Amino acid sequence: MAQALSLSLLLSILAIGSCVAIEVTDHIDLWPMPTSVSHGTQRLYVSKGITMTMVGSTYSDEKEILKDAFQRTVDLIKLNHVVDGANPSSFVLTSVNVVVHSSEDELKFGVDESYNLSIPTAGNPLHAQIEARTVFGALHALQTFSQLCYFDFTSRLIEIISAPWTISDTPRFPYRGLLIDTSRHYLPVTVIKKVINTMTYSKLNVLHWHIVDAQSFPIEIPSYPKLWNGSYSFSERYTTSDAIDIVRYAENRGVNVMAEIDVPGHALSWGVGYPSLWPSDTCKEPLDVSNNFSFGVIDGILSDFSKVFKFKFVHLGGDEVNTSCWTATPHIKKWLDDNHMNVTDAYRYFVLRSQKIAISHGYDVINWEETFNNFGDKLDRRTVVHNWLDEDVAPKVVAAGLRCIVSNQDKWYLDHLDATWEGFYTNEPLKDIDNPDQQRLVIGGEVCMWGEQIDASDIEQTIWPRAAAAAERLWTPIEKIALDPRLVTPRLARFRCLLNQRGVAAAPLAGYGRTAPY
Ligand code: CP6
Repeated sequence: MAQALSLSLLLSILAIGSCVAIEVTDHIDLWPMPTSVSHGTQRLYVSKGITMTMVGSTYSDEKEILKDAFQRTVDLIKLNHVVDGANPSSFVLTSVNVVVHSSEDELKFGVDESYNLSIPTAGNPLHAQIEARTVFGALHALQTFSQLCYFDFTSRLIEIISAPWTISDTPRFPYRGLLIDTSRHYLPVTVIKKVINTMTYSKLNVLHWHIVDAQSFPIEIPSYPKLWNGSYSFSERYTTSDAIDIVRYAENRGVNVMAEIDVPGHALSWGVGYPSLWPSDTCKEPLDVSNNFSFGVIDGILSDFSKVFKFKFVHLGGDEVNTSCWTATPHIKKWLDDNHMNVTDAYRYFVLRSQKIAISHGYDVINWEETFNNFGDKLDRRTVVHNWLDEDVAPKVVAAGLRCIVSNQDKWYLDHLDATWEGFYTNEPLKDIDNPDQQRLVIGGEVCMWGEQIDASDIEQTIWPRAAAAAERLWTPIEKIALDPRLVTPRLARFRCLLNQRGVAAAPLAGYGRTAPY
């Protein structure tokens, strides 16, 4: 094993050094790498009329999650080629039987996402078998299956090489997120859906939707219908129906949507429709802590959200709060004095009162790490602390008994255009956390595509393939993660080619694979 590793490292280095696209392959062209894989050396063909069966399932697919996923899989493996070869008389895979052992079809946090996939070479015709505890594991199995299929230009058929395959797979972390920001630049619904669909190719499972910020308020809030007066324009808005549609689209693919309202900072756009949320007309952030109306609006938003965003968590922000408007505004200054609060007390009061509102609507709360750094001992014990500043905060959060999501900005911020895929790949969420009980409190990690510098025109190539590099870190067991990212360069380069073939504008890996081999 060690020898095989060092040999392939050597070959990868040679490939980069000479800028020749030498095929360095272990024949396991899967991204992210599954927990366990074994395979043989035979070639099979996928029948043009391949079908899905569900013999032995206790799951009935009433929402047609699996049926739709299978159709997408067939479309994906054909890649729009005209598959016009003649089926051979043997070695033809005619069906995939999916056995799902639970009738559960709600995408809950921590749902069992594991699966087994086997593609045999014995039998005529051949039948692949997928087994999973839940339909969401079966969806991952279909993604893995799709990556094993290639269009063969000689036979003009879809083929599977290196069969038989036996794969057993389960995620390392239950929370594998990607943040998008629709306040700095509006993203059309089609673009959001394409991001969600692409996430499933690398088994990411949470879309963190940073909907609203200082720059614009694009979403409809029926309880406070003037809030989206703060949108950029009439066309740059999401109706409640749009949000429901996005959530359903994501859930049917095994992706949860987590909504964020970032309070009390980053909320200037709220006051366009309701100016009394501003401390004053000349000092507009953070939201007025002295005014009960601020909390009434938060209550209305979270009440409306609870009908749309069914994920266990809602994100309440809490980062980068500059309190100077609070002390500079006479009526707020008086309120602080009357209540014997300094600005840090008032910041804490705002965050904790907002947490209680979210909890009253059935949510667990996620807050950015400044809330922990300032008053971690006062946070509701169910709070998940979202790291973004310092690498050393996650160990402190879990030592304090709270859950944590890792997104440290020097490694996992996609808006840092000079952050490399190698940095994304090597960022370890459990760094400096050795106690297994504390390790379990790190529920996962998230890469962040902040929207100041990007919009619909370039979001795809900015997210991909770097987000996929992080996706393997979050999915694959640590024992299988290469210490040296050069070991996985060829495999990631091929995955990003696959994204291109599937119509996703994933950028090249810098320095690799740009030179023609001839
Ligand atoms: N917006 C919000 C942002 C950022 C944060 N919150 C941010 C800060 C620094 C960098 C990138 C993004 N744009 N609401 C911090 C969590 Cl480098």
